[in-house]
Amino acid sequence: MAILEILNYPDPRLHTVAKPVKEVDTHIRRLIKDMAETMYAAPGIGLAATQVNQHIQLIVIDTSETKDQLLVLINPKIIARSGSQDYEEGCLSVPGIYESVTRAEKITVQALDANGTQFTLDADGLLSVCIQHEMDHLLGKVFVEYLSPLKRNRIKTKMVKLQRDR
Ligand code: QAP
Ligand code: CO
Repeated sequence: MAILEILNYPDPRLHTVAKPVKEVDTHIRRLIKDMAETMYAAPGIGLAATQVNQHIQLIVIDTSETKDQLLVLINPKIIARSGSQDYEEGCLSVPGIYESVTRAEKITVQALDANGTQFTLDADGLLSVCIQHEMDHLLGKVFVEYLSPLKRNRIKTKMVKLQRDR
Protein backbone atom coordinates (compact mmCIF):
# COMPACT_ATOMS: atom_id res chain seq x y z
CA MET A 1 0.00 0.00 0.00
CA ALA A 2 1.04 3.59 -0.39
CA ILE A 3 0.09 7.09 0.69
CA LEU A 4 -0.59 9.17 -2.40
CA GLU A 5 0.11 12.85 -2.87
CA ILE A 6 -3.04 14.99 -2.70
CA LEU A 7 -3.36 17.93 -5.10
CA ASN A 8 -3.96 21.24 -3.34
CA TYR A 9 -6.35 23.96 -4.51
CA PRO A 10 -5.88 25.98 -6.74
CA ASP A 11 -3.96 23.31 -8.68
CA PRO A 12 -5.44 23.45 -12.24
CA ARG A 13 -5.40 19.63 -12.42
CA LEU A 14 -8.30 19.65 -9.92
CA HIS A 15 -10.46 20.96 -12.80
CA THR A 16 -9.91 17.87 -14.96
CA VAL A 17 -13.08 15.95 -15.87
CA ALA A 18 -12.69 12.25 -14.96
CA LYS A 19 -13.32 9.45 -17.48
CA PRO A 20 -15.44 6.38 -16.68
CA VAL A 21 -13.60 3.26 -15.48
CA LYS A 22 -13.73 0.67 -18.28
CA GLU A 23 -12.85 -2.39 -16.25
CA VAL A 24 -12.45 -2.94 -12.51
CA ASP A 25 -9.13 -4.78 -12.72
CA THR A 26 -6.09 -5.26 -10.46
CA HIS A 27 -4.78 -1.80 -11.34
CA ILE A 28 -8.05 -0.20 -10.16
CA ARG A 29 -8.15 -2.35 -7.01
CA ARG A 30 -4.58 -1.28 -6.15
CA LEU A 31 -5.58 2.38 -6.60
CA ILE A 32 -8.64 1.83 -4.35
CA LYS A 33 -6.39 0.42 -1.59
CA ASP A 34 -3.93 3.31 -1.90
CA MET A 35 -6.71 5.93 -1.95
CA ALA A 36 -8.33 4.36 1.13
CA GLU A 37 -5.01 4.36 2.96
CA THR A 38 -4.42 7.99 1.94
CA MET A 39 -7.91 9.02 3.12
CA TYR A 40 -7.62 7.22 6.49
CA ALA A 41 -4.13 8.62 7.10
CA ALA A 42 -5.16 12.23 6.39
CA PRO A 43 -7.61 11.69 8.17
CA GLY A 44 -10.57 12.34 5.89
CA ILE A 45 -14.04 10.99 5.16
CA GLY A 46 -13.90 11.10 1.38
CA LEU A 47 -11.41 11.19 -1.48
CA ALA A 48 -11.91 11.33 -5.24
CA ALA A 49 -9.35 9.96 -7.72
CA THR A 50 -9.08 13.49 -9.19
CA GLN A 51 -7.46 14.63 -5.92
CA VAL A 52 -4.62 12.14 -6.35
CA ASN A 53 -4.19 13.15 -10.02
CA GLN A 54 -5.93 10.05 -11.42
CA HIS A 55 -8.64 11.28 -13.73
CA ILE A 56 -11.06 8.36 -13.59
CA GLN A 57 -14.51 8.07 -11.96
CA LEU A 58 -13.50 6.53 -8.65
CA ILE A 59 -14.35 7.66 -5.10
CA VAL A 60 -13.64 6.26 -1.63
CA ILE A 61 -15.74 7.33 1.38
CA ASP A 62 -15.96 6.34 5.03
CA THR A 63 -18.26 8.45 7.18
CA SER A 64 -18.50 5.84 9.95
CA GLU A 65 -17.34 6.67 13.49
CA THR A 66 -15.34 3.46 13.60
CA LYS A 67 -13.59 4.04 10.24
CA ASP A 68 -14.23 0.46 9.17
CA GLN A 69 -16.96 0.94 6.57
CA LEU A 70 -15.20 1.76 3.33
CA LEU A 71 -17.56 2.71 0.52
CA VAL A 72 -16.18 2.49 -3.02
CA LEU A 73 -18.07 4.22 -5.84
CA ILE A 74 -17.00 3.60 -9.44
CA ASN A 75 -18.75 5.43 -12.32
CA PRO A 76 -21.37 6.84 -9.90
CA LYS A 77 -24.63 8.37 -11.15
CA ILE A 78 -27.22 10.22 -9.07
CA ILE A 79 -30.57 8.84 -10.23
CA ALA A 80 -32.79 10.73 -7.77
CA ARG A 81 -32.43 13.75 -5.49
CA SER A 82 -34.77 15.59 -3.12
CA GLY A 83 -34.80 18.33 -0.52
CA SER A 84 -31.94 20.59 0.44
CA GLN A 85 -29.50 20.92 3.33
CA ASP A 86 -26.65 23.22 4.34
CA TYR A 87 -23.48 21.60 5.61
CA GLU A 88 -20.14 23.01 6.74
CA GLU A 89 -17.80 21.27 4.28
CA GLY A 90 -14.07 20.81 4.19
CA CYS A 91 -11.78 19.16 1.64
CA LEU A 92 -8.42 17.40 1.78
CA SER A 93 -7.40 19.55 -1.21
CA VAL A 94 -8.28 22.79 0.65
CA PRO A 95 -6.80 22.15 4.13
CA GLY A 96 -7.96 24.35 7.00
CA ILE A 97 -10.97 25.78 5.14
CA TYR A 98 -14.55 24.99 6.18
CA GLU A 99 -17.55 26.70 4.56
CA SER A 100 -21.27 26.05 4.35
CA VAL A 101 -22.59 24.65 1.06
CA THR A 102 -26.22 23.93 0.09
CA ARG A 103 -26.87 20.56 -1.57
CA ALA A 104 -29.66 18.00 -2.01
CA GLU A 105 -30.78 16.40 1.26
CA LYS A 106 -31.44 12.91 -0.07
CA ILE A 107 -29.95 11.19 -3.09
CA THR A 108 -30.11 7.80 -4.74
CA VAL A 109 -26.83 6.84 -6.37
CA GLN A 110 -26.02 3.98 -8.70
CA ALA A 111 -22.41 2.82 -9.01
CA LEU A 112 -20.06 -0.15 -9.31
CA ASP A 113 -18.28 -1.52 -6.24
CA ALA A 114 -14.66 -2.74 -6.00
CA ASN A 115 -15.73 -6.04 -7.62
CA GLY A 116 -17.31 -4.28 -10.58
CA THR A 117 -20.81 -5.18 -9.35
CA GLN A 118 -23.53 -2.57 -9.76
CA PHE A 119 -25.42 -1.39 -6.67
CA THR A 120 -27.91 1.30 -5.70
CA LEU A 121 -27.63 3.32 -2.49
CA ASP A 122 -29.99 5.75 -0.75
CA ALA A 123 -28.12 8.37 1.23
CA ASP A 124 -29.06 11.32 3.42
CA GLY A 125 -27.26 13.54 5.93
CA LEU A 126 -23.46 13.55 5.93
CA LEU A 127 -23.14 10.57 3.55
CA SER A 128 -25.32 12.34 0.98
CA VAL A 129 -23.23 15.52 1.26
CA CYS A 130 -20.02 13.56 1.00
CA ILE A 131 -21.08 11.65 -2.14
CA GLN A 132 -22.17 14.90 -3.82
CA HIS A 133 -18.92 16.65 -2.81
CA GLU A 134 -16.78 13.79 -4.17
CA MET A 135 -18.80 13.47 -7.38
CA ASP A 136 -18.17 17.19 -7.98
CA HIS A 137 -14.41 16.44 -7.91
CA LEU A 138 -14.93 13.97 -10.78
CA LEU A 139 -16.48 16.85 -12.76
CA GLY A 140 -13.48 19.05 -11.97
CA LYS A 141 -15.37 21.06 -9.37
CA VAL A 142 -14.07 22.03 -5.90
CA PHE A 143 -16.56 23.06 -3.15
CA VAL A 144 -15.10 26.60 -2.91
CA GLU A 145 -16.59 27.22 -6.36
CA TYR A 146 -20.02 27.42 -4.65
CA LEU A 147 -18.82 30.39 -2.56
CA SER A 148 -18.88 34.06 -3.57
CA PRO A 149 -15.98 35.19 -5.80
CA LEU A 150 -14.73 37.31 -2.88
CA LYS A 151 -14.57 34.36 -0.47
CA ARG A 152 -13.13 32.08 -3.14
CA ASN A 153 -10.37 34.54 -4.01
CA ARG A 154 -9.46 34.99 -0.34
CA ILE A 155 -9.14 31.22 0.00
CA LYS A 156 -7.11 31.01 -3.22
CA THR A 157 -4.64 33.65 -2.00
CA LYS A 158 -4.35 31.92 1.39
CA MET A 159 -3.66 28.54 -0.25
CA VAL A 160 -1.02 29.98 -2.62
CA LYS A 161 0.76 31.63 0.34
CA LEU A 162 0.61 28.44 2.40
CA GLN A 163 2.18 26.43 -0.40
CA ARG A 164 4.82 29.10 -1.09
CA ASP A 165 5.88 29.22 2.59
CA ARG A 166 6.01 25.43 3.02
C1 QAP B 1 -15.54 15.93 1.94
O1 QAP B 1 -13.58 16.00 3.21
C2 QAP B 1 -16.58 16.38 2.92
O2 QAP B 1 -9.37 21.00 6.09
C3 QAP B 1 -14.43 15.12 2.56
O3 QAP B 1 -7.21 20.29 7.50
C4 QAP B 1 -16.27 17.16 4.04
O4 QAP B 1 -12.43 14.40 4.25
C5 QAP B 1 -17.87 16.05 2.72
C6 QAP B 1 -9.84 17.39 6.05
C7 QAP B 1 -17.26 17.56 4.93
C8 QAP B 1 -18.85 16.44 3.61
C9 QAP B 1 -18.55 17.18 4.72
C10 QAP B 1 -10.04 18.73 5.82
C11 QAP B 1 -8.73 17.02 6.78
C12 QAP B 1 -10.74 16.36 5.52
C13 QAP B 1 -9.17 19.67 6.31
C14 QAP B 1 -12.60 15.57 4.06
C15 QAP B 1 -8.05 19.30 7.05
C16 QAP B 1 -7.83 17.96 7.28
C17 QAP B 1 -11.74 16.62 4.65
CO1 CO C 1 -12.91 17.45 -1.57
